[in-house]
Amino acid sequence: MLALSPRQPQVLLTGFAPFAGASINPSWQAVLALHGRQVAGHRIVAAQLPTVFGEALQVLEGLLQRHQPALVIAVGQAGGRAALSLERVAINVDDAPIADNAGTRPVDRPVVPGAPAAYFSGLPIKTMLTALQQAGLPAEVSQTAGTFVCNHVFFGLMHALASTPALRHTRGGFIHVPWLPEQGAPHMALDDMVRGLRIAVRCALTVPDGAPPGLAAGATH
Ligand code: PCA
Repeated sequence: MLALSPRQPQVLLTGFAPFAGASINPSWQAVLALHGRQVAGHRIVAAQLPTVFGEALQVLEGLLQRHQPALVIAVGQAGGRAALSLERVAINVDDAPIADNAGTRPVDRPVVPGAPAAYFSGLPIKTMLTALQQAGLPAEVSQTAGTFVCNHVFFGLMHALASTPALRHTRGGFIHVPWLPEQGAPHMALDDMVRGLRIAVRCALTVPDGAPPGLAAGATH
């Protein structure tokens, strides 16, 4: 049997801990199902982030340093949405509608003081959209990841990729998933989420340019 090369390029998929009193978070279940899988010569590593401002980014930064992944897709739950939401833009705002899992509720605070107002996703979201729809999965481009912990992690991820020389070739972005059937409606089956994320990973590893025509991936001012 061939041993896995420690230098095999990695894909980091993160999901979140349950929050707001829930006992499950489909984002974590979906990425966990892909842990250890191989896609386009890369090995997927799944990790859970705490649904806590600040702490989530500390955990993410440790994961980035440890794995030096070629691709990072952070995944979160968006109750009320019916489709896989390919997030277009991360904004430099924490403005929590509810308390996080540590009881903190920042209002109108920057994620990173002095950083740009926003970053575009580094993922090829339009190509992903087409691929997901062709696979029969509900998918959409979303223009906002909100201002809670998901946007916080999306912004922190894009800022880390933009400002860390060792990660300058790492591609990153964010996808929201709907509720699972047991959480209410609208919902999506776990198998469909997992299938969709796998398609998204393959697209991001094989499509060269993440920016839609006319938009450069990276900071906006
Ligand atoms: N969804 C929340 C935070 C954690 C999660 O899964 C959000 O959309 O911000």
